[in-house]
Amino acid sequence: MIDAYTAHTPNGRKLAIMLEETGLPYRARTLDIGQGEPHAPWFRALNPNGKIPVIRDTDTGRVVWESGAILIYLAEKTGRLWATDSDARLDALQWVFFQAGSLGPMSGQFNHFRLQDEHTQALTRYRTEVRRLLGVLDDALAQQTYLAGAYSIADIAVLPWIRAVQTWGMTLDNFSHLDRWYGRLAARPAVVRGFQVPVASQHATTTVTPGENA
Ligand SMILES: N[C@@H](CCC(=O)N[C@@H](CS)C(=O)NCC(=O)O)C(=O)O
Repeated sequence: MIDAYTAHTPNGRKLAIMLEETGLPYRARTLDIGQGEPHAPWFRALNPNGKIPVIRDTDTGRVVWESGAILIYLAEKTGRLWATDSDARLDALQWVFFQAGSLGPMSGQFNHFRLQDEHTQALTRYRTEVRRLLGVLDDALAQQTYLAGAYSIADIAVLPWIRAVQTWGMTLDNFSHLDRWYGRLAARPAVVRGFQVPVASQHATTTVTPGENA
């Protein structure tokens, strides 16, 4: 059983999609970010960085934080969604780090400054950078169906961020390959369920309370 500490955010959805794709049994616990719950002492004992997502694997007792590390842990545990040969693994890892180091942070800053009218210079900078990153993805997807050979953790890492930037007002109009990739993946049943976690999930059977798992 995987205890999944999550929220309705891009990084939380990444974990939910991975759990739904692998079919691992899990319990989803949604933290209230608005109320600062990730910074509560019980949660910082799990993740010293005070951010979701975090998992605890009750089979092993292992706690994992940082969504990219979680994707890799779950891929290794299940033998799913990550190639076995080292070249193909590296291809997937490049995109996982691209998301964690570039697409995620730049998009997050774009959203932050989008909500604050007075910071137009910062908004312009982050909007330009996000669009550049969308172009990098679009170019890659002009050559291939998925980011790293077969459907993998690379696609799962990036997908919720492409959803997010669209809800934050960006369009994929000039990124037709990325747009097609997004449409195809967003229609996958596991992705549809993952976007709704903890509601409407097949595998997330219960919601745990902080005291249970702290
Ligand atoms: N690099 C981290 C980023 C995690 C992250 O930024 N989580 C956000 C939600 S998407 C969060 O927990 N924010 C709460 C806060 O900062 O108080 C990862 O990939 O797991």
